[in-house]
Amino acid sequence: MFSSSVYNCNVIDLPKIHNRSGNITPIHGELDIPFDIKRVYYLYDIPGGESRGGHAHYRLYQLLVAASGSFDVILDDGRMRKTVSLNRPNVGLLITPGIWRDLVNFSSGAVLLVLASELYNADDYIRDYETFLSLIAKQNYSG
Ligand code: T46
Repeated sequence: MFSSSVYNCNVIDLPKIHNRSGNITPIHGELDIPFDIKRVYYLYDIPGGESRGGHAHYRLYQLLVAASGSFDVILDDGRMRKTVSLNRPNVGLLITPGIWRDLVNFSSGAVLLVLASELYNADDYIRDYETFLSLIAKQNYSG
């Protein structure tokens, strides 16, 4: 799991069906994104200047979409960091297991849609950054 790299967390262009009266983006698990979708949730009414995330997951794959507005995602695999800005509803960011993420710079009225590969499980979270780094160090040591 902790062989994950920020380089595997790619931006995915999602389908966009143009319509005079508005657009539609359908997302099919295992077709448009590389996992089956078991859960959908969305974050909204996020106060300006607030940040979210601040954790990694052991098993969870996620696709993050700015359904409305914009925000930045800082990805960290313990060795490298990269920041991805999301601001289009037909673009998603894949986050693989073992990646620390911080979500910052939410625009007013932003809606963060998340498609997830697993049901909610509090035990799947690593919420302490030092623990996260030590798990990566162990992985590197054992090869
Ligand atoms: C992630 C980012 C993008 C549930 O009971 N069920 C759920 O499915 C979720 C996602 C959360 N919760 C509860 C757990 C906490 O008591 O909602 C509360 C807030 O969750 P959390 O502090 O994890 O919120 P974020 O915004 O920091 O993180 C969430 C997701 O948990 C996480 O997987 O990647 O959104």
